[in-house]
Amino acid sequence: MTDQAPAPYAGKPRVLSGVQPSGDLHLGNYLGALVKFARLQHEMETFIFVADLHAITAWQDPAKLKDQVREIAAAYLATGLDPKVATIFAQSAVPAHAELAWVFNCVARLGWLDRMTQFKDKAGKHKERESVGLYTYPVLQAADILIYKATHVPVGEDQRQHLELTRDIAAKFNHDFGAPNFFPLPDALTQGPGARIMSLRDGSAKMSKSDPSDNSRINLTDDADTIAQKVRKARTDAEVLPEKLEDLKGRAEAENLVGVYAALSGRTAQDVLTEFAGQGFGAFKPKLADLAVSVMAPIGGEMRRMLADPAEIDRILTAGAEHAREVAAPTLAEVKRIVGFWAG
Ligand code: AQP
Repeated sequence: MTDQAPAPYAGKPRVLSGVQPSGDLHLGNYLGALVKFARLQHEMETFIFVADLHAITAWQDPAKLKDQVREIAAAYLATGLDPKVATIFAQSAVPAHAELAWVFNCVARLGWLDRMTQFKDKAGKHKERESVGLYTYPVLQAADILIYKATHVPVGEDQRQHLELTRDIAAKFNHDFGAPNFFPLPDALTQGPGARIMSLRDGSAKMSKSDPSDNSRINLTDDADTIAQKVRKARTDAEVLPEKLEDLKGRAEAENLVGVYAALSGRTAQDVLTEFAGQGFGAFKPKLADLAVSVMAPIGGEMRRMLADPAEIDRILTAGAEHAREVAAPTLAEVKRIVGFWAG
């Protein structure tokens, strides 16, 4: 890491985030990320992209990738992002992300990337078989953020380490090239009860698109019956809910379901316990199922409605990319000048 103290940054606040089109979006993506996008768009200038460059770090069927991008865009719109307010686009439509990522590949240190736990989790025991792209994914993520000089990045807790890396890359670039304050050191916005939603089948594993068990997650496109059934089948224990939050410790599945209830209802987990203390899951699960259906089922319905007219989604993505390219261009030109490139 660098020895430079974070410099004050005078640029305007901006939000940037994205989701990979690598499978069905789920409750964790919704609560950890999407719900925050819709809220923040009214507080700061907001850029939300579909991370198709990131998605191909693992194999994606080329015949399906464009539709997967449209599905994520539909999810953004169905959860309240307004294309008149926020800039919504596909990452591959803005080449400046990849160009800046190359420069950052030369700024980031191998030792920094070696510490990234998400790569270790995703690669498992066979890291030599993974793509180089999966390894350098957090460097591209730094470029995604910094090409817009974004200051705020709403993400789930699992992305916190990548955001730390983004800050390290920004600080080292500013320091090494004698360009203090050029890039901001962005903040990860991970607060809130939905920051880490766990699998419905295993309270120790993150809810994830790539989990082979569909019952481990509630997908944004699940219908009401499927949502209710998944909640009913969620793994729990035989004890009743306690009065105090600290008494949930060691009961990962119970803690997760209480957290989901809290996040979906906009209440604190303690508040939920105060209401349900002394009740078992036989009573709690139907209430949670009703709540999950009331929040999630309309989103799935809206996504289906929008996907029936992909031309409108394409129009939004095309306009968004045009604006994103305009905003990214001066930063990239300045980076080229700072680095000393011929094209700068
Ligand atoms: N379980 C989760 N709880 C809270 N937030 C979550 N996020 C993901 N899982 C949870 C947040 O969703 C955003 C988009 O994630 P992504 O698609 O870019 O990548 P990911 O983190 O790799 O998501 P998945 O669903 O776990 O996909 P796979 O299985 O492909 O790895 C991010 O802000 C993330 O924090």
